[in-house]
Formats: sequence, structure tokens, C-alpha cells
Amino acid sequence: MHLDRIIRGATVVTGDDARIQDIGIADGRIAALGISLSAEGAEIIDAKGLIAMPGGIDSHVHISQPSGPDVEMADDFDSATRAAAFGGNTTVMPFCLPVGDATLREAVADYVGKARGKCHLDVAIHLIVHRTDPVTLGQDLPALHAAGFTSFKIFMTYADMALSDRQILEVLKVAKDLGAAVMVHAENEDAIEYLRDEAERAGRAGPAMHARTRPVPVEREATHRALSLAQIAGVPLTIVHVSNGEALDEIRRARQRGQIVHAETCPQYLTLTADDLDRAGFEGAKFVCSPPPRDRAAQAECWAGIEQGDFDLFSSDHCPFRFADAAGKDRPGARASFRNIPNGIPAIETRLPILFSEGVVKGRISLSRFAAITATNHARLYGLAPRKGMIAVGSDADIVLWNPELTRTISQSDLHHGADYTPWEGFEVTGWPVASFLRGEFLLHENSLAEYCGGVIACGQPDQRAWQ
Ligand code: DUC
Ligand code: ZN
Ligand code: ZN
Repeated sequence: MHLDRIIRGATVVTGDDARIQDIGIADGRIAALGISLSAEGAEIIDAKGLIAMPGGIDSHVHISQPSGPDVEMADDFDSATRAAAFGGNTTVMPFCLPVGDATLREAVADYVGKARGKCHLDVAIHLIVHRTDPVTLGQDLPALHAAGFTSFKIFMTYADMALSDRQILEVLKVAKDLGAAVMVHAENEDAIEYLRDEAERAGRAGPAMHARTRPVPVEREATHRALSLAQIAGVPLTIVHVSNGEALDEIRRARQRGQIVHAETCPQYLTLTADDLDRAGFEGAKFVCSPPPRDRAAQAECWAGIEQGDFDLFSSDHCPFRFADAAGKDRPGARASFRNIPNGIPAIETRLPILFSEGVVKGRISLSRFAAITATNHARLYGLAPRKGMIAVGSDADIVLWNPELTRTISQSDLHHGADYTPWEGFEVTGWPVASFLRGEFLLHENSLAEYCGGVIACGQPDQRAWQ
């Protein structure tokens, strides 16, 4: 058998299994799995003591996304994919959002242009649907779906993006006809607006009020409503960035009545709390994201959801803004009112080490579960499997080697994103990705990165069966 490379002796994580074996790579794909593989001329990579994981797929990241007047996201495709690669990923999935009058098709052409030649790993793109005019629903979505953009995100919050219940049903109908995957940002915009006005009237306008004006019922109600609308439309639904047990209970109930629901959580809901938004001065702005981090009890509920298999996706929701920057968190008006602070935190490079350390090393989840919720399930749901997301013969050789014993303290000075801070400054983790391969070639090797070896890839039909 011809093999270009053999990764020798790692603990290889495949499906429900994790065992020491070799991985044979030929022509960018996994060609063989087994003990003592050999092939003339193959490069041997000694991976004893390391863990071979499917390359991380972060299916929820924001890169170069238009973020309103005078606000600039801290990452473009170059810096975001560089940081993602150093954090153990081989594919990321950002969102395309049209600006102004641009059609979705024009926006995609523009966004793909921004990515061209700038990707250090593979990128697949979701569509944000924030309008339901006949061109968007009747022409753009079908055409883009046929071209490999097969997943849509809709919002129930943000005045300029939130869809009404009727509009949500209209989008769900198009998704049903196409077989597209729909993910929803579930927070009740009217309730948030009411609470914000009340807080401002009371003169309470610091960053901590961001969390207090988006309390759990805001998310729970919207989650319930989104799931009810999905039931009415008869479609599967993905609830992204779930932050607490009450919203998760809504998902459990929907599943119990037979709905297909996929659920995502993120590192901020496992490790940060609303108290972080209450840090002295303007520091709390570093933690402003939506939904906001909650309390220790909600963290425990999210961990229980991970341990019990309620969450099938673990993503970063990387949405980076610089802190000390008038085009970032400190934009004009942000210190006067929390409503002007851009929402989002940088997490693309730290997502996997945090879950590995807090989840695998602390014994909460197995290596296989880690692979499922950080790679395999993302590939399945968004139409990238079996090419991506698994260590299996025939799949792309997108593989990350982890040193499970390497302990590091997360520090902004070591990270590669475009933000000027990390919410996890000083957080200690055990386990770190030390090498990776993208389609069989070294991506990360001895702390350096192969440049621009990825690109935009098309998604196939989402696999939206229940896989709980
Ligand atoms: N929703 C996201 O998914 N990401 C960042 C901001 C937001 O509201
Ligand atoms: Zn969102
Ligand atoms: Zn997001």
C-alpha cells in the first residue's frame, strides 16, 4: 500500500473508541488504521504519548462580520484561522451577513472574496437570514443552498436582525423544502429592550447591566417559542449558545415530544459568570456576550448537559472585539451605557484546551465524547461528514495531536487572535494541541504554522437525524 505518512503510536480517537494504533495517510486522506503500519518511503511521525483527535471543527465563529457603524471585528480570515489552528482546529464555520441593501448572494460573493488566499485551515460558511423578502427566500437561499451553503442562522434578538414569529416560520418552511439546517439565537428582543430602558432610566448603565437585562427567562422563553415554531413547521432546529439549565430543559422537553433538536454550548457558559461583567471599571466589558454568562448553578447545569449528552455541539462563538479600541469594546458611548458595548468575546484558540482540561482531564467526559462534540457532530449536522470530523479510512486527514500532560496558563501574550485580551487570562489548562495535519499535510508543527493552506469548502446536505 502506498502511504505518504504514518502517524505512529498515538492514542487514536475514533467514534466510540480510543486505542493506540497507527494512522496511514495517502493523498491527503486517511488510508489505513492499524498496528505497525508500514509502507516504503512513508514519513514516520512518532506520536507515542500523544492523542490523535479529529481536527477540531468550530461551527460557530464570527470573522470579519459587519458589526455596525464604527465597530470593527478584531479578526479577519488570516488572524482568525491562524488562532483557530493553534487551538487545535482544522475547520471553522463563520457567518455571512449582508450589509445594507446587498442581497445574500452578493454578500456571499463578497465574503468568499475576503477569505480567498487568507485561510490557514478549511472554512465553510453559514448564512445569516435577517430578511424574508421574496428574493432572499425564493431565489438567494435556494441558489446558495445548491452551491453548498446549506445552513442558516436566524435571530430573535437585535433590532436590526430579529425576525418576527411569522418570518421565522417562513424561513423554516424554506429550510424544510431545501433540507437546510437552521440554528437560532434565542433571546426575546422586546423583553430585553424593556429591561434596558428600565435600567437606563434608573441610571444603571455599567457593563454588569448587560447580563441583568438579558436574564434567563429571556432566553428560556425564546428557546421555547423557537422550538414551538419548529414543531409547527415540522423541521429540526439547532439552538446555539445555550447558557443555562432552564433553556436546556426546554430542549429536553421538545425532544421528549419527538422533535429533532440539536443543542450547542460554549466555553463561556462552563467557566465564566455574570460576576465577571461586574469587574472594576470598564473591565466587565471584556465579558459582554449574548447570551451572557450566568451563575455557578447555571454552569453546573451546562456541565450536566455535556456529561449527559444533551449538548451535541461545543463551539466557541468566537466574536472578537478589541478592548482598548474606539472601534471595539470602548467605542463612543460604551462607558455611558452597556447597550453600546459590542457583544462578543474571543474564544477560537482556547475553546478546545478549556474543554479538554475541564472535561477530559477532570474526568467529566471521555475522549470519544470530546471528539464528538468538538468535531464529528459539527461535520454531520452541517453536511461535512464523512469527509471531515472523524478519523476514519477515506476521510480527509485532518488530525490534531494533543499532549495530554502539557500544562499551560492561558495568556493573551501567547495567543494569535486579533483581540487584545482573552477572557481566560491566567486560567490554567492541562492538555494542549502540539501538532496538526490538514488534508494530510503538516498544519501545525513545532509551534509554527503552514501558511494559507486552507480554503472555502462547500457543505453537503446536513444530516439532521437525532443522534442522541
Ligand atoms: N450572537 C452570537 O452568536 N455571537 C455573538 C453575538 C451574538 O449575539
Ligand atoms: Zn447568536
Ligand atoms: Zn455567535
